[in-house]
Amino acid sequence: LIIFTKTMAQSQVNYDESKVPALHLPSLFISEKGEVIDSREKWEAIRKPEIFRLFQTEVYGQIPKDFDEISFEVTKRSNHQFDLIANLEEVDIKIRRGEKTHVMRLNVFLPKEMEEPAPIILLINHRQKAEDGSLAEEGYWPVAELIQKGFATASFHAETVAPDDIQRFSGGILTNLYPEQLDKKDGLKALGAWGWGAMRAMDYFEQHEAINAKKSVLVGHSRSGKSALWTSANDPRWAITYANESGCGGAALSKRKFGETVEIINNAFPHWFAENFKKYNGAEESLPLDQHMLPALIAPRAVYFASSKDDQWADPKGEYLSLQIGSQVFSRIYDQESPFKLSFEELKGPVHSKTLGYHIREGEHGLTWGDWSIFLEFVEQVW
Ligand code: GTR
Repeated sequence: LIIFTKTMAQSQVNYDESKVPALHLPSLFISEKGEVIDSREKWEAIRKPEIFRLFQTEVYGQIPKDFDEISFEVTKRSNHQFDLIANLEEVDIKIRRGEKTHVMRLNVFLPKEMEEPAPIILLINHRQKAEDGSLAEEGYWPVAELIQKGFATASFHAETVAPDDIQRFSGGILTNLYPEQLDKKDGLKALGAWGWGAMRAMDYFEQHEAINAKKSVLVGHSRSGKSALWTSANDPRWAITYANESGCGGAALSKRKFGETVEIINNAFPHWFAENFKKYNGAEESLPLDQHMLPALIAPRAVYFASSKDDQWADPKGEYLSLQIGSQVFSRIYDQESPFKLSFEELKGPVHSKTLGYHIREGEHGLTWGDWSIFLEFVEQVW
């Protein structure tokens, strides 16, 4: 059955720019009642909450914020692969809500040598299992390089919050803490659950004396990049958000229907988005929002997108366009410079301003050391 669905879906994939529908994007600056949004006050009081509710109801579902107690059990480990330069903390974060509890595992590397609390980079990890330093796969999570540059860096595996599997995804925090979310059309799903996990990691960073949680970076690649963007729209504590090749339901504009579409993603991963999102299968034109509104919700905090040229499935042009258009909130509402003067076709290399950045590199889908090193140049000039 899965093979059948995938074959059907693949046959509908469009990679031809001339077949992309004319873009009619909902306005960032006109409220649902037709009011013109031309000031920070109106954006924050009217339009931003409207757009947030649309994403919550129609796309990702709620991220419940309530629980009764959180505690951290820390095991400090030596004899790990970065022992010479970093201390490893394996943290069991225990959350209680009423009678129910859930434990998630977070791995934190801290530089051995530091003069002041270190800035922190968190990677939402859906690839390597979170056991020890071995989840630091080449390139994908370059622990040694990050430590050498003076960052603390942490990661948790998606599985520790909500397994990335249609049969098992509710086995994490959904059943353990928030079972009432399971029946809602706008209830918590996997992308939101991973975001909840990132928030609990932030709770740990905030009380850690060796970490400067004000200098925080949230990173996600692909499905985790979708999750990172929704997380930062929910949680203003993240200073910088980096979505690498996050594609459909992440950085890319859905209404372009280029590469992966809403229908394809909902069929392949029915446990990622809210039930309501399925209404838009094959009907992207009726979406009351698009993904350019997601970086706009994160403004004025820094946002960075990256694409790769062979990853047409994720629609690199749609990723650039959404940031370019979303950056209007940074420039018009928050008076920040937008670095996106060039069209996608005119780009010659990475572009960034103090709070917005984008790069596209040669090669295939993946988070590589090349991506990190360009992104880190951006980070270093944000603060
Ligand atoms: C693909 C999916 C993409 C992206 C990717 C990944 O199969 O279609 O949306 O999330 O997985 O996470 O690597």
